[in-house]
Amino acid sequence: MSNIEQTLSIIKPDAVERNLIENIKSIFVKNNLTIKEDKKIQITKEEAAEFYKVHQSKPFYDDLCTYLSSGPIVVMILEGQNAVAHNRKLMGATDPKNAEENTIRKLYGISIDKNSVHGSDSADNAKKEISFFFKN
Ligand code: IDP
Ligand code: MG
Repeated sequence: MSNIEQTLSIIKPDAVERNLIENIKSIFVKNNLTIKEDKKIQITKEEAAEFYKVHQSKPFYDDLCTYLSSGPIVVMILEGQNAVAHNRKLMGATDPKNAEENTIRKLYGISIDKNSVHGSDSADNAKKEISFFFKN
């Protein structure tokens, strides 16, 4: 059955810094996820704190917010069949050490915190995260 969805993807500072934007975008496109919108921005620590609010009780929350705001990122709306789950599959496990071969995090991730990409984890969160970055 057709289930065309949108999801939010972020290329994190570690990957932007290493000029991996085109490499990562090409993985999405080759795998039938269309990039509907994309922009390169830098966010403040306060904006990162709002975006990652679900993690506010975690010990790594402050470092995570500092990190996401530490340099330019690319935020994208990806669209396609089961886009939320499909993007998560292409990303691989949170810790690059545990990520499957040929996933973005296996190919490019440096560590659990510098893991190159973010992807929404549910259709509901995808809607919230898309509207966080793309207001219309
Ligand atoms: P996800 O990005 O695979 O959805 P989440 O559990 O939602 O993973 O965590 C959000 C981000 O927080 C991760 O991508 C990673 O950068 C960071 N993170 C998660 N767990 C840890 C940890 O144990 N130490 C440091 N950073 C972490
Ligand atoms: Mg997550």
